[in-house]
Amino acid sequence: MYEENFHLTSKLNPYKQGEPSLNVFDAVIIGAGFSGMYMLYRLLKLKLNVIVLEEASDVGGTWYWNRYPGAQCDGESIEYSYSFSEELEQEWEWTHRYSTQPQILEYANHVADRFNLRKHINFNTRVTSAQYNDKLKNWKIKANTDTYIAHYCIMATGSISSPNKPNFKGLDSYQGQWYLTGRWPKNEVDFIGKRVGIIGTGSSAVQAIPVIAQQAKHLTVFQRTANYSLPAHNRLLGKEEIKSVKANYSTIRAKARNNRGGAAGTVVGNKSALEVTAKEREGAFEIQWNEGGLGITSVFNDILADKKANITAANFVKSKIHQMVGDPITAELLSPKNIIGCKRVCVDTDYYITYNRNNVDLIDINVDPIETIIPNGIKTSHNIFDLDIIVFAIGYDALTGALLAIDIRGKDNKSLKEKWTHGPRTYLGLSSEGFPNMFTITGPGSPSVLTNMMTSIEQHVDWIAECIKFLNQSGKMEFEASIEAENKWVQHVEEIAQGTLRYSCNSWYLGSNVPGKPRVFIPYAGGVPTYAEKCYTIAQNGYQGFVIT
Ligand code: N01
Repeated sequence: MYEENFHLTSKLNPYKQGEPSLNVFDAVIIGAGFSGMYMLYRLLKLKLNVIVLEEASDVGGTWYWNRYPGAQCDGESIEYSYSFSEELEQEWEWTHRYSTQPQILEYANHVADRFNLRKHINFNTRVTSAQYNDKLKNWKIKANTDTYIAHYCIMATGSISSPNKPNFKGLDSYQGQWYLTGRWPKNEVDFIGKRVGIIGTGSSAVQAIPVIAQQAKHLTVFQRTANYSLPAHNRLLGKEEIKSVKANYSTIRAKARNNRGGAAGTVVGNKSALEVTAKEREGAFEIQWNEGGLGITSVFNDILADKKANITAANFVKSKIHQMVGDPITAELLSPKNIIGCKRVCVDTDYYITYNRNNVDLIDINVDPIETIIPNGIKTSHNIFDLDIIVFAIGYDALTGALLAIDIRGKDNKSLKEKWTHGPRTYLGLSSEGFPNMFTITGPGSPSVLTNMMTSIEQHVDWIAECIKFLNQSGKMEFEASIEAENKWVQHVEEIAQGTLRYSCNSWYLGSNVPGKPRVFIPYAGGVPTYAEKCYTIAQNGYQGFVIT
């Protein structure tokens, strides 16, 4: 259906005839994770001349870098997979309800090979700047290795891909080994017999802690904020189950696209948590707890909207923590103080019971703050911890970090970083005024991290591919968000977010985990169907809100 031939390259080539034009492309895609690979696939189908630039030495994006022990997806395998190819769906076999990082990386590699994508990807290529040329209507993209010219610059840089740097005093003096979960080395880290410290208790740490605890001589967890974590109850998928999924993929995908969170399996209850009896409520939570996964906040329709309803779910999880953790003081320390779902809820295997082990300690760094890292470990206000290995599981400069790490300059040399000083400004999370012919896949202001990423990635990539097809067919050279549409969208994103309870705590959704980052709710909380419908209608109406020249 997409097999058409549009070659812009000749119009864009700034070189004279006979001179080399190897680095001139119709489109440059930055990033070879799941969004970059699918974007490449779609643009190749349009017969465009495309290159993907990727910092890593292979495909996979976040799944390339996050090799920490226990790394696993908390979206179900069946749903956390591409839907664009029936053949791919039928031939690929997921083994577990939740896939581990090695399996997801294997899947990414399989996709790259199966669709012959690798030859269009330049690995070990870190993009440092992208500058729009107003006259030539193209982008000059500089990388550590080379410079590229492209009509379209597509940012497939990921939402949670720019890890926070461990800016701890004294780290330079540390003589042990230290690791960052978001940049884990390819070689296996040997924890056996080691004294290990881990800083952070978000999703990454919650997955890593039980695995490291089994190997290390001793594990000290440094906690700043307790998080809600729900059991994964991961299991093998049965043969019949896989058969049934394969026979019903199209129904599952349609359900996912019609689901607020972009996942077919997430069914939001139709009752308020407050309209049922306490016994009914506990029973419903119990069923979901035993089912596993993130569903607790969906059991009733107001858990994320009404504080009283939220407290019922929060108290249920806290009572579970107290049942699982033997020491009541540790259990209380592990019990979150904020509402459930305000920060991203974690999914784990054996997280809480790990604190019953004799070789695991939990330190509340609010009471005993980390003062400095010393050559042999960590010094807090009241203690010295001798450590052979320190693991930093301290999160990401989410949603904007990877974009702003590149010096992006649009019309009149305007800097994206400067434009976004008070928070990201986009229209639909797809485009920012002043930065023509640039698209952001799952960019700020789109549902992205509040949904199953695969659903949102495919929706964005399809929209962008159709838009490029339209622009090329109609001979248009420049496409950008209008300032009016962008301003309205930014306001709308903010209004929708304020209707949720997510404003009530500090989280990376609000950028509050990064010192100095403006406190703005970054993703669009209106849900996948509403959002996708808006994108579709806007396109149908001749790309309303965009300036096309
Ligand atoms: O990062 P986080 P993450 N001193 O920001 C603490 C996705 N993900 O990498 O909360 C001491 O959640 C920080 O404390 P606080 C998922 O969407 C998915 O774990 O800021 N502590 C927090 O405890 C997830 O939400 C999967 O007070 C410091 C922790 O470090 C997102 O990625 C797996 C600190 C950071 O937690 C990010 O998760 C993994 C400091 N200076 C991740 N700075 C799956 O799909 C930060 N902290 C399975």
